[in-house]
Order: sequence, then structure tokens, then C-alpha cells
Amino acid sequence: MVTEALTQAAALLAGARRIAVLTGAGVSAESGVPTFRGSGGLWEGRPVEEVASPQGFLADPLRVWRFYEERRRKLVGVRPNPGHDVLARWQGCFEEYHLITQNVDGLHQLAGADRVLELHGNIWRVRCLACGRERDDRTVPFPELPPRCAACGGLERPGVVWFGEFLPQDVLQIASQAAEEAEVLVVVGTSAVVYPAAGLVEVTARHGGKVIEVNPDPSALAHVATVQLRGPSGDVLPRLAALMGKPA
Ligand code: BJW
Ligand code: ZN
Repeated sequence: MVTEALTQAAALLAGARRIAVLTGAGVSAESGVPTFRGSGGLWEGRPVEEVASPQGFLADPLRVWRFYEERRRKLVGVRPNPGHDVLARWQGCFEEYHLITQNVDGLHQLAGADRVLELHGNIWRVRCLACGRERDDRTVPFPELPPRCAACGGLERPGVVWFGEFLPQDVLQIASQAAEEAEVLVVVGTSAVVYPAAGLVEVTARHGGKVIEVNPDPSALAHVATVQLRGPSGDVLPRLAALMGKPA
């Protein structure tokens, strides 16, 4: 079914040269990856905010590593869904295209997207707390938890961004500029409650860009959206791409 909102969103995209996309956990939900908030979004009965923090890690590294190892284990063999596929194909469709994600699962890249701006790091990255050495490591399970740095023997941590930590400044800088310059920002599958990522939506709107929200439920920033597409992204994005009239 082609709705009026879908037609309006397709027209906005078809007429735009500079597009940015901001994704959250919802874009991976149809691949079977749980989201953070809502009924399944708790870790051991606590909000993830209480656990995903440097303080939580230092208090009990093993416990936090078990959380991440379980998530890494569940990601093995997980495939991108049609929503990821569309967002990867769009990189060839616009004069300027930036794919910004809060996700750490690497599924955009697996769908073929390159130059993905990862605001919150990547779950397959590991960083030594002592010497700062970073490496990609897909070992599941680790022979020993918590993993130790081969260079200095220091404690390693997941290469993700926790509450109270700065986002990678180079990535945030490019993402902020892309949001500022975007004629259209497509916001997919995020509750838009975590800053500074959610602030990118406000940046685009403040600079006169249009915002298209793709989400089964309204996010905290739904009121900023010019068009709201209510539905799962694996269904909505392919329909939007088909209507756009660009070779996606
Ligand atoms: C579907 C779907 C389908 C379902 N299709 N959709 C300004 C105001 C207030 C507070 C702050 C502020 N600025 C900074 C803060 C503090 C804090 C913050 O934002 N707190 C708020 C929560 C109150 N931010 C920070 O601490 C950040 N750092 C920072 O600001 O540094 C500067 C600083 C440093 C020191 C002192 C002071 C300032 C860091 C934030 C790091 C967030 N990290 C996490 C964990 C990453 C690692 C991991 O994966 O474990 O990132 S938390 C978690 O939330 C994760 C996500 O990327 C992030 C966002 O979640 P997301 O993706 O939106 O998921 P959900 O579950 O919330 O939503 C899913 C959505 O999908 C829902 O809407 C569904 O409806 C939808 N959905 N099925 C489409 N099929
Ligand atoms: Zn080290």
C-alpha cells in the first residue's frame, strides 16, 4: 500500500542532493538483534544506562564482559535485513550521502555500506585500558575473560562508547557537519533519547533540513519530523526506495 506519507517522503528524497541517515537499534531489530529500551531492553533487570558506563566496568569487568560476550555470540551469523540493504545502496544515489549509526553491530558494513560513521564504536573492537592499543577481534568466546592486551598485559575493554564518555570526536565532527548540511535527514529505528546522537536531528531541523522518521512508534523527536513513516524499517525503507525513482 502506498500511503500519502510515503509518497511525500519519496518526493523529498528524490529532489535532494545532500542526504544524511541516522540509525539506531531498531534498524537491526528485524535481523534479530534486540533493541536497548522497551520490554527486552534491560540487562539483569537494570536500565542499560546503569551498566554501560566506565564506572560499571571498573567495578566488575568480568560481569560487563559477560554482557558483551553474550551479545557478540548472538551476532555471529546475523545477516543484514532489507532496511540495511537499502541504506547501503543509497550511497550510490545522491551527490552527498552520510550514513551515521549509533549501532555497534557492524550490520551496515555487512550490507555493503562503506564510510559508516559509527558514533558509539563497534562491538568487535577491543581497547587496552593501560596502553590504549586498539584491535579488531571477532573471537567468540574469548579463551579467557576479561581479555588481556598481548602488548602490555593490561585489561582490555569493549571498543564501544559508554555513558559519560566522549564520542570519537573526528566521527562526531563529520556527522555534525553532515547533519547541518543535509537537505533531508532520515532517522531510522532510534528512540532519540541518547545525546549527542539525538541532537543531530535537531541540528538538521534548525538548519532548515527536512527530517523523515522511520519507526513503528514515535521517537522522542518525532515532533521535529516533516514526515513520519510508521512501520518496521525492513518493510518501509524498500517501499520508500521503490517510490523514489532513483536506481536503489
Ligand atoms: C524499530 C523497529 C523496526 C523497533 N524498525 N524501528 C543532553 C541531555 C541529557 C543528557 C545528555 C545530554 N548530552 C549528553 C548526555 C548524557 C548521556 C545521555 O544522552 N543521557 C540520556 C540517556 C539522558 N550521553 C552520554 O553520556 C554520551 N556521551 C557524552 O555525552 O559525552 C560528553 C560528556 C562526557 C562527560 C561528561 C559530560 C558530557 C555517550 C552516550 C553513549 C551511549 N552508549 C550506548 C551503549 C553503546 C555500547 C553498547 O552497545 O552496549 O549506545 S547506550 C545505547 O543507547 C546505545 C545506543 O546506541 C543508544 C541509543 O539507543 P537506540 O539505538 O535509540 O535504541 P533504543 O532501544 O533506545 O530504541 C530502539 C528504537 O527502535 C525504538 O524507537 C523502537 O520503536 C524502534 N524499533 N523495532 C524500526 N523493526
Ligand atoms: Zn596494552
